[in-house]
Amino acid sequence: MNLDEISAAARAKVEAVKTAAQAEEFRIEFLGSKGLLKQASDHLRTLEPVHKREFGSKLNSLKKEIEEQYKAATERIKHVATAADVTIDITEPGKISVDPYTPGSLHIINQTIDLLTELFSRMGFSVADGPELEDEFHNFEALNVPRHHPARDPLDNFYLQRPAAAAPFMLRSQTSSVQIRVMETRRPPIRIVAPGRVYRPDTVDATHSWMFHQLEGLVIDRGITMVDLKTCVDQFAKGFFGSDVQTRFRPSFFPFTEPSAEFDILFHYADGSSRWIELGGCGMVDPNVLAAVNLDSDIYTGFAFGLGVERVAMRRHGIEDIRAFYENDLRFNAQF
Ligand code: FA5
Repeated sequence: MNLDEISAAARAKVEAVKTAAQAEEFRIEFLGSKGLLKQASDHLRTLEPVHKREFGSKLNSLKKEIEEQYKAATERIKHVATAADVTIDITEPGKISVDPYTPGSLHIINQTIDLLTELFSRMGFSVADGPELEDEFHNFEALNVPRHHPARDPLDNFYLQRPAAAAPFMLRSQTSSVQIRVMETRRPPIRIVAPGRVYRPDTVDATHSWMFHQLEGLVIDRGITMVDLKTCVDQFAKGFFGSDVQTRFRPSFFPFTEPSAEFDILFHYADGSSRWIELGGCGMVDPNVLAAVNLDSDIYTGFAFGLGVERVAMRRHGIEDIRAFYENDLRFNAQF
């Protein structure tokens, strides 16, 4: 067995080692349990004592030499791998259009709701809420919308599939249901706003969505009149859109208010034109509604209003299409 040949072979082969698999091959060939050095040490045992010493010491230094070559080769591979990694410059700015580490913010709908409730809380209102999954009593019956009223048409509402005998449930179509929930549990004076989601199978277009948000207002006390309603809506409009905004009331009809009105603001467009824009409905709470919650309409009167949160946000920020609120396009969301 020629140790010089083993040494020369190792030197030649270690140069060619470029990958971890090749390093392992090298280790097995020279240092493995059946490798060349093992065979050499088996050979050592068969030698005459006179040759043993010289062969043994040569074998020891060859073993050290090859172990060092192997160690150096594995180190070299490690460095090659690290060098490849370093081609990713971790200090370089990200390539996607919005920096993923920019802190998020509240959605513009939630920001608008916060602004509205803050404004109304300065006018003495507290915030109430109710379930989105409602029964017909709270969404219709107690609001003076009788059983065969067209507003209850299954085609105009999202009813849940229920067993035939079970009471119908629906996704609420208006936050007016919260009026009833509040009056059931509290006695006047009542002064609340209730923001929340509502659902209607309306055809989707630039100003209509099948899910949107309303903010309901309800005031019940002794001696509340239409003047209080008009003042309240006017103050809200000025607080939200600026003190020079013009408001107007138009007679309307809602089963749960009498008289009823819709309120508009005069909106000025960039091209100099202006147009009245409807913000919501309102009116004096109908005596039938007070009766449904056992309030004596000879003692108490009140007003209620409901406005579309998307619609007021669109007016305030010049958003032209309601669908932009729900598309979750960061280029839109990040503007607010
Ligand atoms: C109502 O929902 C009444 N509950 C409002 C009310 C409350 C009247 C209290 C009297 C007393 P209306 O269906 O008009 O009314 O809806 C109110 C507002 O919601 C509308 O003025 C509009 O701003 C918004 N809105 C209605 N439908 C949609 C829709 N599909 N998408 C987005 N906004 C809508």
